[in-house]
Amino acid sequence: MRVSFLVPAYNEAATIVELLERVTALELDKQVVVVDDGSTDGTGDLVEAWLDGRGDVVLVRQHNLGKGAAVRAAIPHAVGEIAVIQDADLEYDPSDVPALIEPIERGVADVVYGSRLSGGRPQRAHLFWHLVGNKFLSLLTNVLYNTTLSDMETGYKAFRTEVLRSLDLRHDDFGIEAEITAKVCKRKLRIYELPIAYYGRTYAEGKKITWRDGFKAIRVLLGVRLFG
Ligand SMILES: Nc1nc2c(ncn2[C@@H]2O[C@H](COP(=O)(O)OP(=O)(O)OP(=O)(O)O)[C@@H](O)[C@H]2O)c(=O)[nH]1
Ligand SMILES: [Mg+2]
Repeated sequence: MRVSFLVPAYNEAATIVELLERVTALELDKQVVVVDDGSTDGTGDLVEAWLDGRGDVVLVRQHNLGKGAAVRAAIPHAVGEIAVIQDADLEYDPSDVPALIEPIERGVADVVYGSRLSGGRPQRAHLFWHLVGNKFLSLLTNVLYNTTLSDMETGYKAFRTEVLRSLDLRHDDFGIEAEITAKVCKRKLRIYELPIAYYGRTYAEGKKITWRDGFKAIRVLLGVRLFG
């Protein structure tokens, strides 16, 4: 099955080319869709120079709206039967993707989450309050939707592409993670998870998510559960 990598990128000049090299080196039938979300550090130009002549890479450029908007802008360009959201910052390792998509290829899953919190793969041991926040948001998801997810906020989410298209996503910012999780759970799609590595970065290294995004996620999880 063909895999479309959807790459939201905002000011990731330090990592974007290596990320693209690693993705294209994978022995998978694939397509890459990069959305440059209004970067001011030359990320879009680096991608444009790198993709020169490559037919299997699409670059979309838009003004800065947030990760959710970037993911949503990528979806119409996906031609693979499977779509994987791939952050541009090397926190998530593309070599985990063949395992991640296996339950979809096997025909048992509609959606697969790569979990940073189920153990067994390298994890940077830092940012305690992020860990607490992620565990709390996953617990809230499980209580609201009767699921057993360990990491609903993970950036590594793989989908049958038609399922991703049908979610009718609305959020522009990091609220997209909770929106995806809530809608997938509410529709009782077949969701699997498996461990992935996480090479976390610090704020000094470019991390951007904050506690405000955690509160937003709570509102989105509750909102979809109560009002659809
Ligand atoms: N922060 C941010 N990221 C964006 C935006 N648009 C696209 N992205 C991309 O979304 C992905 C996730 O953003 P990160 O800043 O890495 O988020 P993070 O703080 O590391 O959070 P996690 O990786 O989800 O733990 C990256 O590939 C970004 O380049 C935007 O407007 N803001
Ligand atoms: Mg990141």
